[in-house]
Amino acid sequence: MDITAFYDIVENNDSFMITSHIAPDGDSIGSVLAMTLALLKIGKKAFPVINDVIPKKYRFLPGSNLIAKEIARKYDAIIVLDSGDIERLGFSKELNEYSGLIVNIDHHKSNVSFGDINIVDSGASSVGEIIYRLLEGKVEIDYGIALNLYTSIVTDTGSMKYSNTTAKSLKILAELVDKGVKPDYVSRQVFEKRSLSSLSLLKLVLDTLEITADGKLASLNITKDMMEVTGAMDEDTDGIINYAREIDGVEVAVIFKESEKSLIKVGFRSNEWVDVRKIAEVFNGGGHLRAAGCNIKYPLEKAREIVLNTVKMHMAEEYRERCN
Ligand SMILES: [Mn+2]
Repeated sequence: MDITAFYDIVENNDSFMITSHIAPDGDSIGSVLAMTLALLKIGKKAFPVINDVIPKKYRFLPGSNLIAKEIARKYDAIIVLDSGDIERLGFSKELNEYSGLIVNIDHHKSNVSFGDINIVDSGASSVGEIIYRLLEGKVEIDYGIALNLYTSIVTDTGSMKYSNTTAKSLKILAELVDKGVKPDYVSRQVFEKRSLSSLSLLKLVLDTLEITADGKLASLNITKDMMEVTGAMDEDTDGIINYAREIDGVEVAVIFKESEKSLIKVGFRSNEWVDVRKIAEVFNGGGHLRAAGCNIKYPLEKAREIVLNTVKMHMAEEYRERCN
């Protein structure tokens, strides 16, 4: 990994754009802001840019008011976080038009190493964890940086519940709590503030639950109609897939969400033995062993049929391998 090269780039350059994927989550926003605040702290010019709406629940994060939607100028370097490829950033122009130097920092196994330097660690719970390690001993991690890093790690590990929760990530969280982060405060901001419309949406989505493959595969639908009727926001769909994943006996949960361009967004989660990243990759998606996603250009029913059949095939294959 190009860690020394990263420090050299920071030292020898002045202006940085820090960016991450569309449909931003706690890890992408938290890591973008932690990197931004750290660069500002050492006297650099740092510009966070995310080409999407920042969910309300993340606006408590220090620095979130600095995030711009569009690229406005040229930069000495562009730091891309938590994104397996450049397309995930959702910009219409090539990044090379804005900077000759792209830094790629990520923890997705499917990362295609698109950067001029690449720091990719699929063993890290989150990009927040990687950034903590990069900053440690180099920049004083103040409360603002700590709060962003803590939020990155705690969201990507599902409150330290997912299989990517390691001793390392827990130790870093403890360090961040030492810097003043209050776990109950973050938990309330991020996980425990539900709007009435999001609850109405949940009600409709749970009604679509289908369980197949001898109780091992559970699926849910979110249609455009449901979003309209309830007035729910995109961010209100976060985490709904876990209701399917948590059913006793279920190994794989799949959620199908109708999006604008007659395109279905598919989310996958697994519990113990199915590698859902492999399934997502069949449809040009990506992600992690236990959490992945893809987009599929079919109407909902057709998309369900194709995807669920593929999931069943993978489950049967992995089940056979497991028994051997
Ligand atoms: Mn992440």
